[in-house]
Amino acid sequence: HAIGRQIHHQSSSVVEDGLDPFLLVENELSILANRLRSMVVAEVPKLASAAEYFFKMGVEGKRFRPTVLLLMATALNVHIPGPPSEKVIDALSEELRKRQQRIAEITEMIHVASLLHDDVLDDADTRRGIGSLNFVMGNKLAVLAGDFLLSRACVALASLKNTEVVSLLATVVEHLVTGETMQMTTTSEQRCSMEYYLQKTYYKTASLISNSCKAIALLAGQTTEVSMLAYEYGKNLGLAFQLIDDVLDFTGTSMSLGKGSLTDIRHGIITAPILYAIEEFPQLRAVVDRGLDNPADVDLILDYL
Ligand code: GRG
Repeated sequence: HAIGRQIHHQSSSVVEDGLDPFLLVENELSILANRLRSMVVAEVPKLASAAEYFFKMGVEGKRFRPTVLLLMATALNVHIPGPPSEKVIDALSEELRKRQQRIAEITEMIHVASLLHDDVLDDADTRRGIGSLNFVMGNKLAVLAGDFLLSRACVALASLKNTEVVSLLATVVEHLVTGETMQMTTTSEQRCSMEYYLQKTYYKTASLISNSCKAIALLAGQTTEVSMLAYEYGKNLGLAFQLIDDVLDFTGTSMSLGKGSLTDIRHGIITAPILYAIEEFPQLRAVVDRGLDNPADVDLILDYL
């Protein structure tokens, strides 16, 4: 709550002035974009052009995760004035902020690597409003480019020389893989279970946000208690983010989403809006249990939604 309030306070003061909260970290986001571009240069030209695909074309996505992390850093980096000298403290704060910017970059690289692999698994043809990498350069290069970004993220992570932070973000990669596997391999009982959905969503979406928020707090030298609050904040924000993403899959257009809509239901993936619809209209359960292979069943569910 305390962290949430501080972030909200930071944001609401600019919202009242009619400004976008993203503007608070606008400069740092443009530094992040440049650093990401410089970090993905590869030796082999084909791999370089694949890895650079999103970063070099100015196709940047919403930058939701880096924005949250930089705001979290603002909320948690408490400036303690006094001895040894203001100058020393300022230099230390600047160094700390740079290390937290590295976390924002690493998080975005892990995120983009997961998007590249996800589009291969889903055979998606658009992402961020342009052709997905697998569509433009093929599945093989898309997988390799994802691996390459992940490797660059690991090297950047190791350079922070903080074993707890390395361990947190390395575990996130396992969580991403676990969440995706849970989504691919559900039994019919699990497909309609809200508990299973929330567990999968934690792994697939919230873990990256919550653990990187915790990393920001740890680097700021915050107590275990505050670091856990940062983790909880990121977890709830991540779950909320996915719930909204699930709704947008039904309500958005290709234009607003930058990718196809209705992708989940067409892949037979049962997301929160359908789970809530089943609670209200139990007869839908039988339709879902038939597997949603039949387009008429998909249309029926859409009618109820
Ligand atoms: C190689 C790290 C790695 C993982 C492989 C494929 C896979 C395992 C995991 C997929 C995880 C995944 C894509 C989860 C969905 C998360 C999500 C809501 C993505 C959309 O994020 P936005 O809307 O995208 O922030 P932009 O484009 O704005 O950055």
